[in-house]
Order: sequence, then C-alpha cells, then structure tokens
Amino acid sequence: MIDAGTALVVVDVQNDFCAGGSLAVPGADEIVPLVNALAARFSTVVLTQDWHPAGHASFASSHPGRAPFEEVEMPYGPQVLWPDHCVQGQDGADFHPALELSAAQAVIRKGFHHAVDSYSGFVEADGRTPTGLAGYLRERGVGRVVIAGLATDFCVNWTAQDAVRGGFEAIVVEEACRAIDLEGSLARAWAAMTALGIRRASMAEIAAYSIGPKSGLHFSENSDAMTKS
Ligand code: VGL
Ligand code: ZN
Repeated sequence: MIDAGTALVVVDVQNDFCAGGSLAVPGADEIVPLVNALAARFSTVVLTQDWHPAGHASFASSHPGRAPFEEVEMPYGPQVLWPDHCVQGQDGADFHPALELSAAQAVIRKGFHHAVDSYSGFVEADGRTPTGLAGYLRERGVGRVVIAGLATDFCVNWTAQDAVRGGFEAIVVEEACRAIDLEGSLARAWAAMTALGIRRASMAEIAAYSIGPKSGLHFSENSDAMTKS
C-alpha cells in the first residue's frame, strides 16, 4: 500500500460526465477500472463531487440568450457556460455505478454556492472560498496528492493547481483522466500544471510504488517518473 500521507483524490467521476450524461467527457468510462485499480493501492482515498443547485450560475440555461460552451464574465472572472449537470440529488450527480470506492473516506462536494462555480476541489472559483479539503487532508497528515478523474483540463487541472498552492505536492495520473478540450484548454492546462511543478505519473509508476510505506521511494527531479531509492 502507498503510505497514508499520500492521498488519492478522485475528481468528479459522476454520471453526467460519463457516457449518456449531459456533459459527457469523451472516453470517461474508460478510466473507471483504472481509478478502481489505483484506489486499491491507497490507504487514503477522497472523492470530489460536482454538486450544483438547480439553476446554477455555471449553467447556460441560467443565462438567457447564451449557449453551452460560450464564455461569460462573472464577478470572479471568466466562466464557461455548461449544459445543466450534476444537479444535487439527481442521477447525473451520482458517481459512476462501476466505481468501486466504498473504502473512500471523504466526499468533498463543490459548486454548491448558487453564484460561484468550483472546478477545484480545494477553492471555489472566487479564488478564496475553501471547500475544506486542504484542512481535511492536512489534519490527516497528508502531504502529497495523486489525482485522477474528470476532466483533465477543468476540475483535475484546478484541483492539482490548488493542491500546490495549498502546500501539497501534486501528481496527476494522466491515463486515469479524460479531458473536455475546449479550444486548446487541455494543452493550456498541462502547461499551467507543469509550470507549477505538478508531475504526471503513469499507472505503471503508481504500481511500482506498491512496496510498502516509507520505502524511500521518491519522485525523481529530472523526469516525471517515480523511482525507488
Ligand atoms: C467540470 C465542467 C463543469 C469538471 C465540472 O468536473 O471538470 N467541468 N463542472
Ligand atoms: Zn460543474
């Protein structure tokens, strides 16, 4: 098992982002078995859940004359408008039925303030309202997060960036994520994450870490591979 000081954060693997959902991310269902395999290696597992009230400000339907995927200016900055998705209590907001994360210890809901979106699992889009995830992890002795889920260029990206801003080391398992990729957003997301020192690890690299806690394993400086020392 990977040491308890390294948490797996599974971002938004919810029906509306998967096949048949209102904001389906291409290939999203393919990551479910990978996320399940990852989770089996971590003793600390946390999920985020996009959790919007009906009529949320991020929904195009809340902006007369606007269409999904257009951008508007909000008091906190630019906001992409989305199809209605992940409405509190509806099936679309449920986790994918094949996700086997019953051992996960916390679910952090986000995006529940009517007028403010939250791609990040740590801080809302106003840039200052915390979700509580940083405190939860810190209080549990977590210093490093490994992130998988949906969507690479939105919620995974902002969650990873805010992890670093919050003082955590962050690693993204690229194979266990899928992107929306709106007008180059995926390339921009990777550029921003890389600039912040966020590394990518493959499933194989995570598997190679399964050699017991405090094994002296570290992430190499010169590549994004985890290596044993
Ligand atoms: C997400 C768009 C809107 C995500 C959430 O999980 O990446 N994207 N809400
Ligand atoms: Zn959302």
